Amino acid sequence: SPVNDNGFSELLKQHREGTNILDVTMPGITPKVEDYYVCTSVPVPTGENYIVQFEPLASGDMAHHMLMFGCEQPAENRKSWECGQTCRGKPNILFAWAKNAPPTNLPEDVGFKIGGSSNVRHIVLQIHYKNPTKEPDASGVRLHYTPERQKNIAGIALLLSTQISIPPHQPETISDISCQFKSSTPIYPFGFRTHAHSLGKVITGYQFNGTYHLIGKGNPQWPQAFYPVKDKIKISNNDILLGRCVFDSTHKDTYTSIGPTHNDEMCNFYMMYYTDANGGQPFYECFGNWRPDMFKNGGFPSQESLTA
Ligand code: IYT
Ligand code: CU
Ligand code: CU
Repeated sequence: SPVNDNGFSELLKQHREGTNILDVTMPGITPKVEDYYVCTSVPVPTGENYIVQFEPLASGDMAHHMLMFGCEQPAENRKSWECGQTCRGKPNILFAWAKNAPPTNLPEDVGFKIGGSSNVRHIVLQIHYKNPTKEPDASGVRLHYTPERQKNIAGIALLLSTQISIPPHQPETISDISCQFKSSTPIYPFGFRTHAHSLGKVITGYQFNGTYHLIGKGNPQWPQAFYPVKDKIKISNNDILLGRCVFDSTHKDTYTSIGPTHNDEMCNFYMMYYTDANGGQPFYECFGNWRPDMFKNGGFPSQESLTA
């Protein structure tokens, strides 16, 4: 790696001045089967803190992908458990890492609030191991945090389809998501993540504020990390948020609907955003298609939304 004037590598330089470190890593996991999902959890540090950087600590190429959640309570109290369920109650996704995808860094003056007045009391890390391994694995994520109040808090907006029915042998089935954004405090998306299962072909997210603006477009078969939002986008009260998933069921003989398994599908578009720490909210949910008209009447860039 490149070396600067002080002889330190660029990697070391990335550590932000005056921050603390919390490593959330697996306690030595040896997956014995294919597609093994494991969770581990740690309580958050005392008081109110802000995560200002996530640093993946993936040893070798054992971990296929990692997701980190903020929870009030973990699903289980053991050090690690085989997990479908990550949190007891509602999980809040904080970070996603996937092999071969560059991690998205939080912008300056932005932090995820944990502890204190937030409802995050535990951090849960979920790792997907695709293959069995011989050596125990200790992959995880290093959190850089500070008690210093940040100007902006980070948050996650989740757009998801509540109903999907994909007929067999169709090259193109569309599922749309839309909501009117209601908040006096605007949000500024800087990262996006798409999620579908094996039939997902393209997922797009848009803002409408008089005209349509692409927030992100991805192929859910690519590593499902957070990718940077290219344009500067501000989402204000009454703007419309839109998501579209395109599925290819050419090689499937049965109908497909929403569910957790490989034979089911999902349609998710996540935005990681920042918003003013005074008045801004750390979550925004858009579940369902409340403004189907926004996809129909001219204007909507339908061609753009069909190819990755
Ligand atoms: C039914 C569905 O779309 N489930 C998604 C999104 C989802 C995530 C969370 C729904 C709810 C949540 O609280 I967090 I309600 C889903 O399960 N996505 C997976 C992970 O669970 C996060 C993914 O990889 O995006
Ligand atoms: Cu994976
Ligand atoms: Cu899923």
